[in-house]
This record gives sequence, C-alpha cells and structure tokens, in this order.
Amino acid sequence: MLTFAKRHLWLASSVLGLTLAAPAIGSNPLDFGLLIDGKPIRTADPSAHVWPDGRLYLYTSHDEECQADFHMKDWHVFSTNDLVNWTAHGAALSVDDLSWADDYAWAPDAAYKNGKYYLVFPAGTGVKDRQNPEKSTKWMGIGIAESDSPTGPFTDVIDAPLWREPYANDPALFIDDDGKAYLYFHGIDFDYYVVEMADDMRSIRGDFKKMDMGGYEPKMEGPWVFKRNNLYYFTMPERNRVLTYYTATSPTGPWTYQGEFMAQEHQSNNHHSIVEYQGQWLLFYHRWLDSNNTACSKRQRHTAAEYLYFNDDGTIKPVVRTSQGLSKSTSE
Ligand code: FUB
Repeated sequence: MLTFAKRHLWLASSVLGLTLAAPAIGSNPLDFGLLIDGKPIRTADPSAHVWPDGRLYLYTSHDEECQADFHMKDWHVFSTNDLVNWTAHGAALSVDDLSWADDYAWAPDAAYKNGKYYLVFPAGTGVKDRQNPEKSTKWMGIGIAESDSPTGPFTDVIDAPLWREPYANDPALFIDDDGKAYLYFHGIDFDYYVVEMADDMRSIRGDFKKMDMGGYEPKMEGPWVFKRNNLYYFTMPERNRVLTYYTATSPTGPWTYQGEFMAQEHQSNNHHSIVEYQGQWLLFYHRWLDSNNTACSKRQRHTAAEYLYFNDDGTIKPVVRTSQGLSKSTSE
C-alpha cells in the first residue's frame, strides 16, 4: 500500500523516467506493508529497540478490526534499517501460546540480555463488567517469553505470569550499563512501580518499589525508561493522554518532573517509546485515526513516529505530530 506522499513521489519519478529503488520519505501512520483481511494491520503500543544486528525493531500490540474493550490476541514485530521500509515478521507471540491467559494482549516491551531476546507483556483472562464492576472477572498479569531471535517465535519458558498479585500492567524493561534489568509497570491506583529482574530474567529480585516522582503523583500507564548522557529519563502518557517526562540520576529515582513533550490528541490513550537509532532520537507512538474501508465509523489505532530533539541542557523539545514522520536514513 503506497501512501499519498509516496504515490506522488513514484508518479513523479515515472514521468521523469527515473528509477527509485525505494521510497525516500516516510509517512504517518507507518506503512508496515502488512494487510489483514485486506486492511492494514491495526497496531498500537509500539516498543522500539535497536539490537546487535543494527536493525531497529518495533514490538507492538495488535487491535482487532473495530476492536472494543481492548480484547487483543497477539503481539507483532516489525523491523527496519532505514526508518522508511519496514519488514513485517508476523506475530511474535499469541495468547494461544499461553497456559495462563487467553486475552488482553496489551502493550509489550522487549530486551536483549545474556545473548537472548525477551518479550515482556501483559495478558489476562475474564471480562470487565462496566455496569456492575463487582461482577467483573477480569484479571491481568505480566509474562515474559524468550527467544534466540529478535523476531521470535518467543516461548513462555516459565509457563506462568511473573507474579499474580499485586495488579500490574504495561511492563517496560530497561537494562542498565551494568547489566541490571529493571521492570517498570503501572500498578494499583495507576501508580508507577519498579522491580529488579533476576539475572536469568525468569523471576523478579527483591520488592516492588512505588516510585518517588518528586512530589507528583502521575497516574496511568505506559512507562518508558531510557538513559542519555548518564541521565535517566522516565516518560509516560500521563492520565494516559499527554506525554510527560521525569529525570533522575538512578534508574529507580527519585524522579524530577520536567514537563510535557507531546500534547493530547482526542480523548484517547497514547502509548509510546523512545530510542536512539543511527545518531537520531525517535519517538514511536500510536494515533487514533479515521480509516477508510472499515466496518465501523470509529477511529482505530495505528503506529506513528517522529524525530525527538533535546535542548543543550538535556530537556526534551516539544514534539508535534506530522503526516510525514521519518525520512529514509542515509547512514545505513
Ligand atoms: O493496548 C491496550 C492498552 O491501551 C495498553 O496496554 C495501554 O497502554 C493503552 O495503550
């Protein structure tokens, strides 16, 4: 599927008799070239990583067409080496592969450690009864699966969630320079927690720590942590809408509030991730967009990307949503 901008580039090249090996400009939402039932795959919650093979990988959740109440069944993986042309590697893991969950394949993250790739993910069972919450049977936990390949297939080696109580969702893994792995998530009351992972990544080490957010009580979901110039950044869709960030000199805080870097769009969630690739910092996020050729009139989620820039003092410049997103990188 060629986007509008790409179509015009290709048309211009044909008229001029030029041959373009591949589109040089990107588009938002990202074009993964993967159709499901004739429609572009609906992806959300993109988690971006650069692995030792030099490619950038995106691990996403996958919305059913016209989904309701986020009943989701699998996680997908895509990769690129030029930020424009993507390879769809298919489903990395499905709830059908799990013995302890059959639904709610929500926001995943991934890590590389000990020569293995890890996919960490929320999943669950049951049903949320919005009219009569006391009748809800919904439960969600966090699992971790392993693979020798960044594209999977991933195996749920421990065959269980990492823990059952307390409630946890939207896991994010950060491996520090000393090799220690930290798992961030939002838990009870939508507060943010961290726990260290055991070295083999198959269990947790020590206690859960509710993070000290410097006097703020940010709520909701989708934590993300990265390190730049020895400063740790904790970013999140606060109130599940507005991207804000905090910094610290330790991966477990205490954190200092730094402000907002992406405004809200619609009354909808905005899960994101941030990564450095080929010398540029990139923001991946999802947008709720009107789609053609759908059975429903509601907006659906699609993964998008923007460049992210820092000021000299390390603060993040505000990011504006664009239709072109990223351009073909020249430093492959
Ligand atoms: O995709 C399901 C849920 O919606 C995610 O876990 C949240 O972060 C929100 O994006």
